[in-house]
Amino acid sequence: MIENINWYPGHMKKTRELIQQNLKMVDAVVEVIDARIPVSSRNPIIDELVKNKKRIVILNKSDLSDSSANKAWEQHFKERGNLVLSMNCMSGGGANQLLKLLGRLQEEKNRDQARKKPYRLMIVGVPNVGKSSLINRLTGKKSAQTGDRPGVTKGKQWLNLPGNMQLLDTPGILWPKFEDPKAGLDLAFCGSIKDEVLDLATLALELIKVLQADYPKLLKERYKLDELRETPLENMDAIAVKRGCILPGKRIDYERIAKVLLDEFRSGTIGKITLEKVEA
Ligand SMILES: Nc1nc2c(ncn2[C@@H]2O[C@H](COP(=O)(O)OP(=O)(O)O)[C@@H](O)[C@H]2O)c(=O)[nH]1
Ligand SMILES: [Mg+2]
Repeated sequence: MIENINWYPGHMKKTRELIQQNLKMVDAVVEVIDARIPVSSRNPIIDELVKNKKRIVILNKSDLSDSSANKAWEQHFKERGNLVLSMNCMSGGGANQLLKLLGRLQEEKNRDQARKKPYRLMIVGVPNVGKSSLINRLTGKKSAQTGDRPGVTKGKQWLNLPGNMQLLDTPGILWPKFEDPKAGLDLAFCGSIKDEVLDLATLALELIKVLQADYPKLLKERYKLDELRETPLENMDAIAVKRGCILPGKRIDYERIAKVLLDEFRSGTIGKITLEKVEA
């Protein structure tokens, strides 16, 4: 599911240079982030990289996140001078709105021009936020690989979008905020960094800790718990019992219940959850 990139300083420097070269060719940048973790799924130096280019922030996977939090994040990014849109690039929700918005920018650019130039865009974002899915949604074809197979780069190509717009076919893949432990956890919950970073049982226990604090009702309802217990471990045990994740000798099968919890969080089965809220 994830592009397993090992970021090291040389690679980051190269990425930065490549993005800066590509920026010279485009009118606007589409920055894709994960609506469940709008802080951690942004590249730490994105503002410095993109500088004054027009920017459209896409809160993607908004089908999995809390809709009131989506609204607050939309407001947050608008206040900082970006255009912003919540999307679901899996189903295509928001794609027409985005094309409409881009169409307006294209018309603005060409308002007084005799020869209408195409409006050019590039997509940027950290791994797993849905860049390839967005390209496919906008072009209406399977032009970009989604999932775990790294795309084959054939040199730069412009993909034509409706309404005299062109999209750079290879998105800029940026490094995430991995140096901050809270960001590392949130990225891991969402499946955006390798699971081996923590063992699954520890990761799931951390997830329960967050959910029992911020979404107790969803946790209780999903796992049919009468009451939440005090500690994450007690809750994990109770959930494991409900789900029959028990080993011989009546020991809890932590490995198995951890996988259930993480899978059900990632697929939105526990509910629509945003892990990072706009700070008041
Ligand atoms: N639920 C949901 N899943 C999505 C959405 N967009 C992408 N995905 C999934 O997220 C994973 C990563 O998407 P991909 O486009 O490969 O991300 P990339 O690494 O940024 O190119 C894939 O399994 C997609 O199917 C979305 O809006 N909602
Ligand atoms: Mg991709």
